[in-house]
Amino acid sequence: MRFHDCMKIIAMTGLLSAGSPVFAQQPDQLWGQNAEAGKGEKTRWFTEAKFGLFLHWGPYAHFGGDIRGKRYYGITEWIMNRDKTPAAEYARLAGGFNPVEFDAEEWVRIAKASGVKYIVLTAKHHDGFAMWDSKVSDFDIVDATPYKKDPIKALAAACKKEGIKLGFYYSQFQDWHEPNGGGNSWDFDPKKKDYAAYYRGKSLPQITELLSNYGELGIIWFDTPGNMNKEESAAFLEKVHQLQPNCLVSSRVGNGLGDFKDFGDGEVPAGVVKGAWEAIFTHNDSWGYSAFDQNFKTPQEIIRLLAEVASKGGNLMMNIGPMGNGKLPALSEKYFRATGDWLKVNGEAVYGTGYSPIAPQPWGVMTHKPGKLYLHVFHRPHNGKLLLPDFTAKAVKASLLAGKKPLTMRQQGKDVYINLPATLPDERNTVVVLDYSGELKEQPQTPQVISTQFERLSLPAQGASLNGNAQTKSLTHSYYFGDWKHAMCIVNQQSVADSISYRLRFTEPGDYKVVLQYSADTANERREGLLELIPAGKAMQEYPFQVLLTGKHDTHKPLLFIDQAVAVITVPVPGEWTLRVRPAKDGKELFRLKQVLLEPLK
Ligand code: FHN
Repeated sequence: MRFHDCMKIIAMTGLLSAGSPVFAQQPDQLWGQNAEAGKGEKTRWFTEAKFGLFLHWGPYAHFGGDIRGKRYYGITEWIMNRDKTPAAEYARLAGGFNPVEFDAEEWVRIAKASGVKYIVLTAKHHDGFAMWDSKVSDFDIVDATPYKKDPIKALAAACKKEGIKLGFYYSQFQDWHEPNGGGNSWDFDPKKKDYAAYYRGKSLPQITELLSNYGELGIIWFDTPGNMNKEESAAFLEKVHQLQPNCLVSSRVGNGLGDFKDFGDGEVPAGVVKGAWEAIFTHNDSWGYSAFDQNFKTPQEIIRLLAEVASKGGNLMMNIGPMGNGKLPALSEKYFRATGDWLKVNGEAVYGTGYSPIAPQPWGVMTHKPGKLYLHVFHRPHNGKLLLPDFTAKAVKASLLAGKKPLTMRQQGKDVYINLPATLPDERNTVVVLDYSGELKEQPQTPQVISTQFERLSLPAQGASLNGNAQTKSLTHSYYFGDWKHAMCIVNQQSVADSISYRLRFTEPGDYKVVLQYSADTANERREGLLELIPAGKAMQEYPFQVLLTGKHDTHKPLLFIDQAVAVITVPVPGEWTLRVRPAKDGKELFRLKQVLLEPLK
C-alpha cells in the first residue's frame, strides 16, 4: 500500500507519460497551450546553452538512502515519503544535516570545467526543507541545522562571478512537512487539506523570497503540480514573471503552462522537437545522493546523450546528488570533468546548434548551424568511408573539429562520402565538420542505410511506418523506485492489417541476421507473426515466427526484452528493400516491438 501511495502522487503529476513526438510524424510539434512558447529572445540563452547541471541537495543527502535503520534503494529524495517518517521526526533527523565541507566556488569551478552553462539547485524539494534562510518557515538550513549558513547565497554569488546562469527547483505543491501541502497523508488527513492556504502561506511567499534576494535568476524549475488547477499554476507563473520578467519557468508548473518543456525523467523524445525543451537525466539512478547507487553514466554515455539530445533540438540537464557533507561524489566530478574536456575541443558542435535536418545514421547523429553540419561519429565504418545520405546542399569541405585536420570527400548526388582517419581521435564521439553552400533541406523520411561496415544496425520503433492500428508508445518502467526508464515500442498490432515497415537501403552485398527485440506477456505468448522482406522489384521472402514470453509491463518493475533471431537474408546487390512485420492472423496484440536489428554476418 505504501508503495502505491507514493506512486499515486507521481502518477497524479502526469509525468509518467510525457508525449514523445516522432520527427516523421510531427516535425512542428510544440508543447503547451502557447504556440509561441519556447520561441524568441527570452529563451535564447537557454536554447543555446544545451548543457545544464541539476543538483538535488537537501537533508536527504545526509541520509544517503538510509533512515531509521532502514535502507531504501531507488530515488533517495523520496526517503521521508517511503519511510512514512513522521514530519516532526524527519525535522529532528534533518538537524543532523551539516554540510561543513560545502564550497560554492568549488561546485561552480567543477560545473564550469564540465562545460555546463546553467545550474538548477533544489531550493525546496518535496520534504519541504528550505535550503536558504527563509523568513516564511523555520524549516530551513539556517534555523533547523547546525550549519547555520545560507548555501544558496554562496552559490548565487559564485555563479554570478563565473557567469553561470542559476535556477532554483521549487516543489510548489508537494510539501510533506506542512499539513496543507501535497503528498503527506501519513501525518495529515488529505480530506482536511487546504491547498490554497498552502500556496498563499508558504509556496508563493517563498518563491517571492527566492526571486527577491538572490539576484537575477535564469529559471524557476517547478515540479509535480499534482492537483493544481490552471489558475493556480498561472498564479505561480505570473508571480515569477512579475518579479523577474526574464526568468524562465519549467513546464512542470503544470496545466500546459511554462516557458520551456521538460520531458519525463530519463526520457529523450523519439525525434526532433521544435521549441525550447530539456531532457533531464540523473548521473546514476537517484536524484538525491545515494550511498549505494553506483550506476554512474560513463563519460562516453554522457557525451553521446548530449549529442543525441542536441541533434533533436533540446538541452540535456544532467543531475548530480551532492553528499551530506557538501562534496560532490568523486565519480560524478570525474565523469563530468571528462565531459567538459570533450566539450572544450568539441563545444562548437553542441553550444548554439540546432536540430539535425537529416535522420540519425548507423555511425551517429548530427547537429547543425547555418553552413555547417556537425557529424558526431560514434561508430567508425570498418572501411573508414563514412556515408552521409540525403544531403541536398553542396558539400564544400570536410574536416575533423579536433585539430581542424582536413578530410577528403566526394559528393555523388545526395550522397557524400567522407574518408575518416584509420583511428578516430576520440572513440566516444569524433566530430566531423561539413561546410556546405546552398540549401540543406529537412529529410525526415528516407530509407535507412544498412551496411556491412557496422557490427549491428538498429531499426528503432520510432522510425517505422505504421499501418492500421499499430502505434508507437513510450513504455515507462523502473527498477527500484522512481528511477524511471522509457522504452519506445510499437504496440497494438492485432490484425494482419496492423503491419509496420521500414525502407532499407543496402549499400553493399552481404548476409544479415534479422533479430526482433521485443517484450511480450502471456496474452502475446505463442502468437504467430510474419517478417516479410521485399527487395525492390523482386518476390517477397517470408519468415514466420512465434512470440516468446518475457513478462508483463508493469510501471514499477523492470521491462524485459528478448532478442529473437527470425531470419538470415542474403543481399546479392546493393539496393532498396522493404522490411515488414505483422501478425500472421487476426487476434490479440502480437508483442511490444522495441527495434529490429540487422547483424552483418562474417
Ligand atoms: O518527484 C520528483 C523527483 O524526486 C525528482 O525531483 C524529479 C526530477 O525531475 N522530479 C520529480 C519526479 O518527476
